[in-house]
Amino acid sequence: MPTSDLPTSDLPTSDADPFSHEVLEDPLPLHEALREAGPVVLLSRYGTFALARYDDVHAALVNWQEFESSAGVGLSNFRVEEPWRPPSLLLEADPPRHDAPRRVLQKVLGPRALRRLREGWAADADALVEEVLSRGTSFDAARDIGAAFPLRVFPDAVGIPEPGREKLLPYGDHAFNAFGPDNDLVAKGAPRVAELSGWVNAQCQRDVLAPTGFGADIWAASDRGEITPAQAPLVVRSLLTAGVDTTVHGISAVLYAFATHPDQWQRLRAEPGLARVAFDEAVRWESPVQTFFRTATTDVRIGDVVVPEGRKVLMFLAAANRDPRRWADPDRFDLSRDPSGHVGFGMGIHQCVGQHVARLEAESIVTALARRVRTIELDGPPVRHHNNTLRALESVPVRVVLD
Ligand code: OVM
Repeated sequence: MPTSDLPTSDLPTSDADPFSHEVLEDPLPLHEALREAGPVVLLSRYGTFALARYDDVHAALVNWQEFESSAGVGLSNFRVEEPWRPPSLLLEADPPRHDAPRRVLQKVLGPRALRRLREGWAADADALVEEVLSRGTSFDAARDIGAAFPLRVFPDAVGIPEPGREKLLPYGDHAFNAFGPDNDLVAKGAPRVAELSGWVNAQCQRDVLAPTGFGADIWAASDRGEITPAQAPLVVRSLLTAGVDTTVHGISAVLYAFATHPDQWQRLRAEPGLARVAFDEAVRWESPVQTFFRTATTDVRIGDVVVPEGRKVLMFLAAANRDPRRWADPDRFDLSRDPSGHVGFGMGIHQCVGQHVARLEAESIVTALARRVRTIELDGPPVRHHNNTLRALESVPVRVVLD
C-alpha cells in the first residue's frame, strides 16, 4: 500500500513491529506508546492504522458497516490476496451473510446447551485437579491445567473422535499466526498446513461427528434449513479453530494472574463465586486475543485523521483493556473491579460467540482448584509462547499448598 497518499500532516506514526519477538515477549510498552501517540497511529512498517485507546477500539468494533470483517481480520486483504483457507462464515463475514451462521452458533453454544454440560465439566475439573495433585504440589499451571482442561472437555463437547486431537492446538496456533504478517511465525506453521487443515476439515463432516454435541447440533440446524448443508462443516470448523487455543491461553492467564496476585487468590477462596469475574478480569488483564484487523469500507474520520477506504486498521484489544482513560489502576488484576465492558472478547456483532463456553470451562477449573489449594505461587520463571495474535504462556511453574 502506498503511504504517500495519506493525510500525514500531523498523523502520529510508529515504526514499531507489533509482531516482532521483542514486542510479543512484552507488548505493554508498545501499547502504552500507541495509546499516548494519539487516537489513530500509522504503523509505517505495514502501511496500516492502529487504534489502541478504549473508546476508539470500542467504537470501531461496533461499527461493522465502516470497519468490515469480510476483507479478512488479518493483515492480508482478501479482496487482493487469496486467503490461506476458505474464509470463516462468522469471523470473516458481515451481514447479511454473517447472520444465519451466527444465529445458529449462538444457539448451539447458548445457555441451554451449557446447562447440560455444567455438572460433567465440574466433575472433570475435580478429576483433573486430583490427577495433577496426586503427582505432587509442584506442577505447570499452563501445561498441566491450562492446556489439559480444555482438551479434556471441549473436543468431547464438539463430538470429534479421539485420534488426531493433538493437532488442534497447532492448527489454532497457525490460524492465529496467519492474521499477522508473513513472518517467521507463519513460516514455522506452513509445513503442516495441509496436514492440519486436512484433518480439521475431515472432523467437520457429519458422519465423523458424534450423534450428540455441538457438531451434531450444527448439522441439525442445517436439517431445519437455518443454514445450508454446505455451510455446516465451515461452522463446525469455526469451533475447532477458535475454541481451543483461546480457552487454553485464557485459563493459563487466570492461573498466572492468581500465582502473581496472592491476595486475589485469598479473595477467591473466601468467595468462590468470584471465579467467573476472575476469568473476565484475567481476559481483560491479559487479553489472550491481543489484536484483530478491520478494513475501512469508506473514508472514515477518527479525530483529525481520515482512514482511507480499503485500508486495514489494527484494533489493539489488549491496549484498550489497559487504557487508564477507562480503567482505574489498569495493570492490576483485581477481583473487586467490574471488568464488564472489556474488549477481550471483542464487541458488537462479532463478539466471541463461544464466550459462555470459555467462562464455564474457566469457572469449572478455577472452582476445582480453589476447593483444594490454599496458596499458589510461581515456582520458576513463566515462559511465553509467541503468536502473532495470541498472548500465550508455554509454561507457568507453580507450587501450591493444599488444605
Ligand atoms: C473462525 C474463527 C473465529 C474466531 C477466531 C478465529 C483463528 C477463527 O470462525 O474460524 O481465530
